[in-house]
Amino acid sequence: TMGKPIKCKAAVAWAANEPLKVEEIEVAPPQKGEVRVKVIANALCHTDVYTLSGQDAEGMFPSILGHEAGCIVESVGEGVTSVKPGDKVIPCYTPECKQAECIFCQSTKTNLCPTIRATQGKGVMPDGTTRFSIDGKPIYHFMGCSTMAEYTVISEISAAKISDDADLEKVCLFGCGVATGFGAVMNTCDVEEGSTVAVFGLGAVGLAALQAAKARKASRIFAIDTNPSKFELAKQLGATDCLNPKDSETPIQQAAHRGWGESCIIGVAAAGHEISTRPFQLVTGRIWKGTAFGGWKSRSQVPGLVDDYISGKLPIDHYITHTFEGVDKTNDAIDALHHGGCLRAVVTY
Ligand code: AHE
Ligand code: ZN
Repeated sequence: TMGKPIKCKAAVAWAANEPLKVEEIEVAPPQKGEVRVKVIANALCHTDVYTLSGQDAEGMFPSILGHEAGCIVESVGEGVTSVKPGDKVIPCYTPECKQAECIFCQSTKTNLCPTIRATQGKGVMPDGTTRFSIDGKPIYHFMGCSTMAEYTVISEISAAKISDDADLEKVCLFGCGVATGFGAVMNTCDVEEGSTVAVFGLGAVGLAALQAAKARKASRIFAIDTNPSKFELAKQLGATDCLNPKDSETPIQQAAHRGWGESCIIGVAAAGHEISTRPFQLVTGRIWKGTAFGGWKSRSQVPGLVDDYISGKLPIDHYITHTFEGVDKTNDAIDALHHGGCLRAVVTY
């Protein structure tokens, strides 16, 4: 049976550099291979703010931002088998199609399933259209998630089904930053016991990397930030040395270790920037990497992160420094995110 459109509230990004505006939107029923979900909690990520600033080439307007959320499936489109109404899911901007023809999903070397990447970057569903509208005018999607809305539509391959016991107001963090920081250490760099790890930037992503380095029994963990108020939590999470680059006359970001050291770029890839190093660094065995969503194969592995949180193996509550109620508080949550004391601001709907 064909579902009906849902009218609900969303924080709409009408144009770059304008505050979000809470509007009543219409959310069309999920089409073939799609899932409509009720967003229960959405955590702000700096990538939302970065995109709102207009700097991201893939930032479309008007759009509904948001990509770090905990949701409940409301209805499913034709052919959807992996989730059903009532299931708890985390929308994942890195999907996992799991098809035999997908050499990326078949490979253990990457989580970068490209199946819907092109349309996702254009702010539309795989069929080229959007599920959001206001008075018939289409509103674009964002990162295949658009979770700053009470209801959203995502691809089935973007929906990681998680435990019924999961607290969505907490595990929403596994939708981006915290999962990315953990995964950079546990997957992309696969940090070994006894390693020395240096983390530059002690926001939620950096602190999660630090927490994972401690879990991997790194022997020395450097926590680096220009804001020294970050050091206390860093130490609690396992940092052995805290450094403020402003206290040093010389650059402190010297290269990774000769022969085996690895450097990993984490975070949103800023437009118009280039990174460079002397070839000598690579010739002498240093390795330069980057990570997207921490290397996690989303539908296969995010449920395990949630289970580890539930069992107490992977605490994440300490990242939630601010909470808000109602989608209309999204701009307040963005303001909170700009304060140095904020790690994650979670908005419950
Ligand atoms: N749209 C940008 C790239 C944005 C980017 O680097 N995104 C990160 C995630 S940011 C999460 O907060 C990422 O993992 N990208 C992988 C991907 O497939 O986009 C651009 O350069 O156009
Ligand atoms: Zn993010």
